[in-house]
Amino acid sequence: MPGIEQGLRHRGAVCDDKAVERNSLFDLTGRVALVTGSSQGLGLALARGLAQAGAAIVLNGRDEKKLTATAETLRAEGVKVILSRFDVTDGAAGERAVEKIEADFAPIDILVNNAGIHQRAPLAEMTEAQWRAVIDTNLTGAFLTARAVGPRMIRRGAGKIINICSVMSEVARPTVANYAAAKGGLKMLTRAMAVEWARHGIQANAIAPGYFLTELNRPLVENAEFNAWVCQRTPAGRWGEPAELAGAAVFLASRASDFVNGQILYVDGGLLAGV
Ligand code: GCO
Repeated sequence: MPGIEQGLRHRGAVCDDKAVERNSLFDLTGRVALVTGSSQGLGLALARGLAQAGAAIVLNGRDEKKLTATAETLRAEGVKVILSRFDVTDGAAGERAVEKIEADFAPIDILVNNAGIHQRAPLAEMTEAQWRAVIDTNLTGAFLTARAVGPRMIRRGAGKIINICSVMSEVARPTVANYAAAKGGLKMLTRAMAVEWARHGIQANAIAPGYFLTELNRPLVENAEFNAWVCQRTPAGRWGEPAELAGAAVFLASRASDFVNGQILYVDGGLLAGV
């Protein structure tokens, strides 16, 4: 009966072939995603979002206890997840980890270079150790992990690389020179990956968050003056929720972005749209 059928179809109660086909554009069933720095914060939100789209997750971090607890939480949510503990600044450890993942679990289809730290200090007082630590993890770590995974994706003729940049890839503020330099460099590394690897069926892009409610930002959220500044400076008038990054990650990890290369997708509540 057309009327009822049409009504049901309109409300999505009856899923026709076209609807199934439309949804498969973002379906990650059967894909494996390695998300670095994913035991908490944005990395965990990204892992959860990719899992909800069907991906199996390789959780990564340096802290075995945190990783194990997070894996249990995700498994309880029905996520297929394994752990891979390595420090992204240790190239040899990353190579060994990727080799083990692909030998024991499955090929890595999606790499999310999320691992990042902050060590804020006024530039004139920033120590060499503070500079090197942030550059090493936020920029060099992404290079080393992509160098471990990339050649395998090249051999397979397919892969998705998502680097987690920042609004600090475009603008700076006092005390974050190391972080801004690293995230600015990660923006250009993303483009470098795209221009070298797109011909091999690999799409390398980036997501650049604005101000999100994470552990990394807790000191800022709890600072009434800074909190007020973020809400005033962000057109959306608020901090982002980590789960609000998942859509961009699913898009860049799925078939929907097969002709998207070298792009930086700002998920910032409009922060960079105006002054
Ligand atoms: C800061 C913040 C920023 C945000 C985020 C923006 O100190 O200004 O930590 O770096 O966390 O990275 O994308």
